Amino acid sequence: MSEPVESSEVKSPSYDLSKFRLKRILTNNSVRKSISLLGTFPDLGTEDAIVVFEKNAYRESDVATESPSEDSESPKKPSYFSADLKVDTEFVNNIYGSFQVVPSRDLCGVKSTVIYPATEKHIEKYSVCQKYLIRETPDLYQKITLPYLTSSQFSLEWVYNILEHKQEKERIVFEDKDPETGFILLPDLKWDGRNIETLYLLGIVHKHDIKSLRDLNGSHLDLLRNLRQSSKDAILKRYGVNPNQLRMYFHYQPSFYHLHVHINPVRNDAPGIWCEKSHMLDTVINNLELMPDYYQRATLPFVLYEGNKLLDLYEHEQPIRVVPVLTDDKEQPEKGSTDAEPADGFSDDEQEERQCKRIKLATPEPKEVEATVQACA
Ligand code: M7G
Repeated sequence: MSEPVESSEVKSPSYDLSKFRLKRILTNNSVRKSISLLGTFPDLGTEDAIVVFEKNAYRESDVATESPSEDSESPKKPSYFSADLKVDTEFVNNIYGSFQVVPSRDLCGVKSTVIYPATEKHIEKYSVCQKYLIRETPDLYQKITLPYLTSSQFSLEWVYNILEHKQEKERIVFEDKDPETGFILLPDLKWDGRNIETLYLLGIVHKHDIKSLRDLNGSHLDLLRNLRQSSKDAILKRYGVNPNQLRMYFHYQPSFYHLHVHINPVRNDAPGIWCEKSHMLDTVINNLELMPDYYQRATLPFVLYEGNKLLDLYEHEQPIRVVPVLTDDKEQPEKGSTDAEPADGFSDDEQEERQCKRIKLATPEPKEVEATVQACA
C-alpha cells in the first residue's frame, strides 16, 4: 500500500456548482424528493455533468423547542420553531390550516452529488426506468456477465483513493489494515452525514481480487465475519447505534466491482435495499458456511435496466423485453366467457383490449417512457 500523501487530497472541486447549465432532467423522484440532472459547466467546456439534488431527511433535534426556563446563555441550536421561520398561510378552514414555511438557512440544506465529467455509463445509471429481471446461472455469468464487466465497468479510482488514504481520509470511521481480512469503514456518498436516522456507511475490503458476491467462497469467511463484527463495534462506538438495528448487505450486481458492504439502520428504507438487488451479509456468511462454493454454483437473479448494454447481450441469449403471447384458453377467456377475473385484473375489458393493455404495460410508448422517467428512480 502506498504511503498517504495528505497534501494531494482534493478539497475543492474544479467547477462552480452555481454555473451548472441544464440539458435535461434524467429522473425526478417525488417520493425520495430527489432530482437528477444532466448538463454542463459551460465555463469549463462541453463535457457532461450530472447533478443530483436530494432534500435532507428531518433530524429529530431540529424540531426541538426551547423551554422558557432554559439557559439563555447557551448557544442556540437551529430549530424550525424560532423567529427565523417564515410562514405563508395558504388557507385556514375550521380546525385545519395549510401553510408554506421557510425555516432558517441552517435547516434548508439540499444534499447535492456531482459527477463531472460524467460518462455515458453514468448517464445510463441515473436515467434508470424500465427494469428487467435476469436469472444468471454460473454459465451465463462466465459467458455474458463476466466478459462484459471486465471490458466495461465504472472506474474504481475512487475506491483505491480511499484504500490508499488519498481521498476521504478524514471521513474514515474505522480501519483494519490486514491485507486479507481488513477493510475501511466510512460514510457512503449518499449520506448527508448529519442524520443518524439515515446513517449510511460502506465497508470497503482491502483485498483487491473480489469483484462481487459471485467471487466469494469459504476462504473469505474470516474476512466477512470481521467485516460484520468490527463494523458493528465501530458503529456502536461512534454513533451509538444498536448492532441489532443495522442492515448489512451486498448489491448484486453492484455498480463498482470491488467488494464493499452497505450498512444502514433497518428502520430506514435506504435506496437500493430491494430484495432483487440486496443480499444480507448474514445470509451470505451462512450460505458459505453451509456450502463453500455456494456463489459459484447458485443462480443469482439481478436487475438490468433499459439502456444498459448488458441487457442487449442477454437479449441475444433469451427473450427478455418481449412479452410472451398467452395461448392457453384458460388464460385468455373468450368474449362473453364467465371465467373468473384474470390474474392481470383487467376483468371488464374485451380480450383485444386486454391484450393491448398487456403490451402497453410491457412496452411503453416513447412519450410514456418520458413520463415514467419523471416518476421513477
Ligand atoms: P454499489 O452497490 O456498487 O452501487 O455501491 P450502487 O450505486 O448501485 O448502490 C457503491 C456505493 O458506493 C454506493 O452506495 C455509492 O453511493 C457509494 N459511492 C460511490 N462513489 C463514487 C463514492 C465515493 O466517491 N465515496 C464514497 N464514500 N462513496 C461512494
